[in-house]
Amino acid sequence: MDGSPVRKDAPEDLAPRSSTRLIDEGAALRASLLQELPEIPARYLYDDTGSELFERITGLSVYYQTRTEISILERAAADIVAHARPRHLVELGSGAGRKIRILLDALRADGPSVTCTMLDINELFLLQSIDRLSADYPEFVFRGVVGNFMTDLGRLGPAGGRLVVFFAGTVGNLHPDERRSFLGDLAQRMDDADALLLGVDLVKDPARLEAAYDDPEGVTAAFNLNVLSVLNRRFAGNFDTSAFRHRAFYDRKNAWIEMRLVATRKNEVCLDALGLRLAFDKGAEIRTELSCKFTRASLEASAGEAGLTIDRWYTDPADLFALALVRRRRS
Ligand code: AVI
Repeated sequence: MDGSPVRKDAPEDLAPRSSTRLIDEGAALRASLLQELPEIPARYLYDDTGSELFERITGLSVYYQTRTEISILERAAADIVAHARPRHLVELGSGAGRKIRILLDALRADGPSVTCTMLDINELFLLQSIDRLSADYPEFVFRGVVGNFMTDLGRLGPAGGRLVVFFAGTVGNLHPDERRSFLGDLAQRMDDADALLLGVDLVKDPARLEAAYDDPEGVTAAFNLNVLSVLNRRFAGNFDTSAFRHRAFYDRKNAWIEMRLVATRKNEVCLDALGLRLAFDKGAEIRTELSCKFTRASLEASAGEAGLTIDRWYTDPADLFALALVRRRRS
């Protein structure tokens, strides 16, 4: 890639830390599986199969989030660019890179040249996305960082004139404690000339929310169950996926959707790499994902704890989804 405007931060950057990370990761997973309500951190949902299944989910008619966010962005992009005036665009969890194009089109129309850093955990997705973007937007410089938005915000270049975008409502997949630490970390790395564009799914009729996480085609069920195959492969396990079923429900008190896997019969599982043996009674559950839903007030409160504030709020006519332009609160 040398000589091209595309720069990929080599994943080898992380190599010296990788064996320690694996041990830490195994210990953390072991601890979450041994909780009273066993839990598999949601990031394990996204191996190549899980990422493809998630792409399919985004096209389902019950899953309104993606198309709604795109429609909001199409209407708001010029206003966002006019207010944020970014010189550097940073996308967290870039995935297929579709939404960033709407902002790049608005930036192109506005004139100034920007650099664009994309952070994603999936190197293959990232490289494909950057190759396509640099072919279609030759006037912009693209840089890819293989990493995790919880731990790698320090690798995204210096503050000042940055617009950090975090689409899809992924911030809602963080546990409230993790969200606090993520927003706090980000806020500390922002200055007054930086802005954050945050996509959030909004609180609404629970039946509509639950339908979005339990589609009739069974794609979300396959996405959820795939996490067991990921654990089998990565931690020498023997989960039998046919011994579990998908469940999704809305918890009104916490304003979040929970995805769980429910044992359909008594079964035992070994995860040899973790030295772990688990026994599930029929009906026992494993939590696999939280998806928090927001109101403008609840997001303002969450941002406020980190020293951030909502500057502009863009939503759709039915108030299904929102994009919040967030800045550091001036004291
Ligand atoms: C990626 N994230 C915003 C999705 C969501 O809606 O919470 C993940 C997902 N899980 C089930 N369907 C989609």
